[in-house]
Amino acid sequence: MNIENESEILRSKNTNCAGCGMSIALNFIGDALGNKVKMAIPACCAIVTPHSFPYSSYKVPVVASTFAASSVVAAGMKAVQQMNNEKGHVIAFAGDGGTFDIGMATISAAAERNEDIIYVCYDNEVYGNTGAQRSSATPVGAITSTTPHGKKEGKKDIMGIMIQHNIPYAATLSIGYPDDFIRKVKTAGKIQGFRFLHILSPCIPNWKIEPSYTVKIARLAVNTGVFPLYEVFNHKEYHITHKPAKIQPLQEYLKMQKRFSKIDDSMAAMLQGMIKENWEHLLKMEEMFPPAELTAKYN
Ligand SMILES: Cc1ncc(C[n+]2csc(CCOP(=O)(O)OP(=O)(O)O)c2C)c(N)n1
Repeated sequence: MNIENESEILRSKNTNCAGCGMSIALNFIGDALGNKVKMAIPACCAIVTPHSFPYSSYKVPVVASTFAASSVVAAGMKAVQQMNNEKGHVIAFAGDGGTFDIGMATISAAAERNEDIIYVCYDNEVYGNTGAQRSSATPVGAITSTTPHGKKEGKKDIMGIMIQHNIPYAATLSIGYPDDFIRKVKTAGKIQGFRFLHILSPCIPNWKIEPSYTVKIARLAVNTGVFPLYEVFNHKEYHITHKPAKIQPLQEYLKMQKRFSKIDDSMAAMLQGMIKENWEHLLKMEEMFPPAELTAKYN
């Protein structure tokens, strides 16, 4: 019996945590693009944890980059590919620390040059592999090893920052909505230039959740407005791809994750306020810059 999945990027029997959101994301990216891709991965769980088959579980060529440099390493790989007349996508695949914080200068530079790469940020909202320090993607109220009483500041608006670079495509993706996820990766694959994909990636040890909760929590994040699903073409067409009939209250989302066990009323109110503001902003942007030709072309 052939148990190999032809399109997989990450082999089974790898040593990632059970229920890891990042592993699911890699599987869906393989489903969308196949495994004729090359990847640049900086210091993060994605380069540290997937051992086995001997010593790495990746089925595709991977260059391990320094923490800050995956986007420019990917751009270099793409340049070599073009010189050699080779085809295939080059993906920079980085955590939130490598994206929101330390990689920001190189990502901004690569986006401004419109480098022909797909940049994927799997956002587990913490510096996962080094012991759960806070990042600027950590939401208000979350306990990390450097915010033992809950983080006081809100999450950085990475999508807003990337959209302002006028890149051809930016989208948010949820492992709880596979069809939407795979369609967006396919869309990214059809576009040239710098494409930015932001994935919320539940993290078992650091969100302090059960492995079986990953997908449920990812779906709840969408339906509570914590992580709205949308895509933006060329800074001028906003398309919300999943509109919950009613935004659900946050309580269940918070209760399922022990990282929020110390959230107090004022932090919870701050979080709820940010979610509301963000959602209303998004609705307004879609109204002002509605889906048009580009959205129709790729949907
Ligand atoms: C310049 C530099 N500073 C610090 C480190 C140590 N370091 C390696 S990975 C990492 C955290 C990565 O966090 P993130 O990008 O969110 O990915 P995750 O581990 O959560 O997957 C840190 C601090 C490093 N490798 N290089």
